[in-house]
Formats: sequence, structure tokens, C-alpha cells
Amino acid sequence: MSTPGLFTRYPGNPILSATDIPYRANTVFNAAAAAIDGESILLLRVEDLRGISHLTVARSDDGRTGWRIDPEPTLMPDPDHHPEEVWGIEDPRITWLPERDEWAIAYTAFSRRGPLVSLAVTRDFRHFQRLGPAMPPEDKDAALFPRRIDGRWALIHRPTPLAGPAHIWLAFSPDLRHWGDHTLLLPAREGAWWDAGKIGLGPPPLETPEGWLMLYHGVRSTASGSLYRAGLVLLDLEDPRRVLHRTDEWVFGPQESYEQTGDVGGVVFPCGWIHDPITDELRIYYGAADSAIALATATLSDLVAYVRSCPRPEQRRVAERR
Ligand code: BMA
Repeated sequence: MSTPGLFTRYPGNPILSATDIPYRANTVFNAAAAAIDGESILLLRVEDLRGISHLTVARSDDGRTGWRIDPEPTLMPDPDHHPEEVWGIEDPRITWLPERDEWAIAYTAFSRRGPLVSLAVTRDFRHFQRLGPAMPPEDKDAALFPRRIDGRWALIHRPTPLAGPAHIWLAFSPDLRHWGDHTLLLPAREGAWWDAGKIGLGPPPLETPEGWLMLYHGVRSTASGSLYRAGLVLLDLEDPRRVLHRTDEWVFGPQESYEQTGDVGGVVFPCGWIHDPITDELRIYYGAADSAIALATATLSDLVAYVRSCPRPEQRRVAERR
């Protein structure tokens, strides 16, 4: 079930699955996305038959078909130099940083002590420079804002506390290495809500004149496993610590067979989006059932108009007290 009219699934879905990978792979899912010189790039999470994930680049002229996939893994875990990557690297998000003239990749490094947030930078998606861990375990679902906010870089991430709900947090840094001024950005809801208990960022925040648009996943635990669905949030442009609007309902959820059946059924997990400023089309790339990559399109201005029609958090708090 999804909000009618907001998202359109690409009829050729899924766009990529394990059989498209030129080498032996168990699954491909949860890809980051970037547009470079008219080409669409996906940084795929590929899981091998040991269960360990690495990242591989796929390129396409139209972002839908004709994917050219690197013949070998593009970025492998490097546990000799980065022990925190011993059990793989997963779920990347890509942000273009105009000030540094390079792409930043926030990804999950799977360490012996749990998943943590690591950063790397690249100019060509062939050579990568690791900046190392940004957040200790357990922490994942991170992405950078494309520009400094009040002079500092900002990172959205999702720490997992020892007990209680896992909320989305915001951290600031002067240099992409030292992070502080930690702020709770978006709480998971409680009780019966679709996003109760555990939420996490999807693709990197997208700048619009009305604010930073954020797509996030919410996890509902059920007797037959977890359901991963997505909702929208609008953050204040100048002070992204301020949540302006949040959708009450999820806007995108598993419904097609490739989202319901796979290694982990009932999962849609967006990590990348590409906006075409001429047509206003937004292409959203998402992992489907931890087994394939699928594409949905939306009109960016429609998403912004929809989230702006949803209650401001302070209005909801008043309504819930009744
Ligand atoms: C999350 C992450 C994702 C995965 C999802 C559903 O916790 O580990 O990589 O797609 O679970 O299994």
C-alpha cells in the first residue's frame, strides 16, 4: 500500500538483481545514486555467498536500462587497514560536496561490535579515499548534507540505543572527521504507528526552496517479521534541526511480488534519488526484499506539496493529548 498518485513504479522493475552481476553474488540491493555528466550511477550493495557485502558501480545513460556493471567489486571491505569493515560494507548514500569538488559516501561498516557509520570520498567512482568511522557502533543509515550549515558539515544518522526506540540524530563537524553537538532530529513514534520503535534515513536530504526533503524508513515489527515502509519529512532550510512537517501515513510500502518475496520479504529500502531539475522528475532507487533494486518515480514538487499538507509536529502533539 502506498499514497495514491505520489509514486509510480517503473514497469520494468526490478531493474537489477543478482543475475545481472557479472560475478557470483547472492543478492544486490540498497543502492546509492548519483548523476555524473549525464550518466546515472548506482553504487550497489552486493552481498556475496558468504553473507559479506561490498559495493559495486553500475552506470546507465537513462537511469532505467542498459546498466553497465563493473566486472569486479569496485570497493571491497578492507579489514587489514580498517578492522571495522571485517563483516562487510553496506547501504551507501552519496552526497555531492561542491565545496570539496568531490562525492562523499556514507556507508555502514559491519564491525565485530556491530554496524557503524564510515565515510569515504571519491571524484570518479574508481578511486576512493576512506575518511574512517564517523560514528561508533551501533549506528547506521547516515548521509551528509551537501553544504555546510552555519559553517559546519552536518550528518544525519541513526544510533541504536541499548534499550528503547532508535531515533534519527543530527551531528555537526568542522572537518568531516570530528563530530559533535549531537541533536535528536526525528523520533520514532510509539505504539501502533507504522514507524514506531525504529526509523532511519533513506536517501540524502534534498534541498528545495521550501526546505530539506527527507525520505525515511519506518519499521513495524509483526508476528511474521518486520515491515519496512517510507515516509516524508521537511526540515527547515537554514536550521535543519527544525522539523517543519512529517507525513502521518507512510507514502511508499511493499506491495509488488519483488518487494514481498526475497531474502527479507516486506521491505522497501530507498538509499538513492536523482532529481532532474528540467522535468522535476525524481527517480527513487530502493532495495526490494533485500534481493533486488527497483525504481519508482515522483514529481518533486508533488512530494513537497504533500508533506507540507501534513501536520507540523507541534500540532500533532496537541492532537495526541486529546
Ligand atoms: C536494515 C538494514 C538494511 C536491510 C533492512 C531489511 O536493518 O540492515 O540493510 O535492507 O534491515 O532487512
